[in-house]
Amino acid sequence: MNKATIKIAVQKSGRLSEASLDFLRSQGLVFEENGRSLMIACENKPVELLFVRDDDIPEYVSRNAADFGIVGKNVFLEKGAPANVIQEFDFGICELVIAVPNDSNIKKPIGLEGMRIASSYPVLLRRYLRERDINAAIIPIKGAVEVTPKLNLADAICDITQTGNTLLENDLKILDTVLKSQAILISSNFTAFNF
Ligand code: PRT
Ligand code: ZN
Repeated sequence: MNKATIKIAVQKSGRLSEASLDFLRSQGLVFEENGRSLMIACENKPVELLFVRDDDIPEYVSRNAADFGIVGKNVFLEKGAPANVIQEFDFGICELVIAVPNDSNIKKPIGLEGMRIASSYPVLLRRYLRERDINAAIIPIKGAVEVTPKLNLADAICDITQTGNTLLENDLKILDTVLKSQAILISSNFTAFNF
């Protein structure tokens, strides 16, 4: 593989995929994405696009397997992989929030003391709790976190919301915001040495 080729990791299939590719095209890159290939070469520049899971993008970039990546700030901060944030985009906008059932006795963040909180973001949640001196059990759940209070698996959740419809549908209301997030462009710490 040509050493001078720049590799950019984007989400293969998900909420960030289309806008990420639109951004790269707006920067003059010409490529034909087919939805299958894990790697494609741009037609007009020495650039290769890697199509991967969003969760893996910080790892690819921090380990220099990709020079750049487009990923949610939420995922980047949760993974904690070392990389540089170059740009914040106006897509992928969402919030990581703590939510409780509408009829919950938990009225303020301090009310989370001793409670169980289900989340796919244990690192960010742990930091939030530590900063507020709150002791709570974190229940790690990968998906459909919003359903856990109904199943009595958790007293609260910490999850991403955008429109708020999923919270509404599951009789949940926001207690606090942990992080405001959007898609970001990250670069490898090694990138500067490559060119
Ligand atoms: O397959 P892969 O691992 O790559 O994708 P994924 O399923 O893990 O991620 P994906 O495509 O769902 O989201 C990618 C990124 O988009 C996230 O990491 C966020 O940065 C951003 N994003 C923006 C969102 C949302 N909006 C969002 N609404 N990520 C998830 N959601 C979920 C939310 O958790 C809720 O369950 O969508 C559901 C609906 O949200 P409401 O509030 O609009 O009802
Ligand atoms: Zn993912």
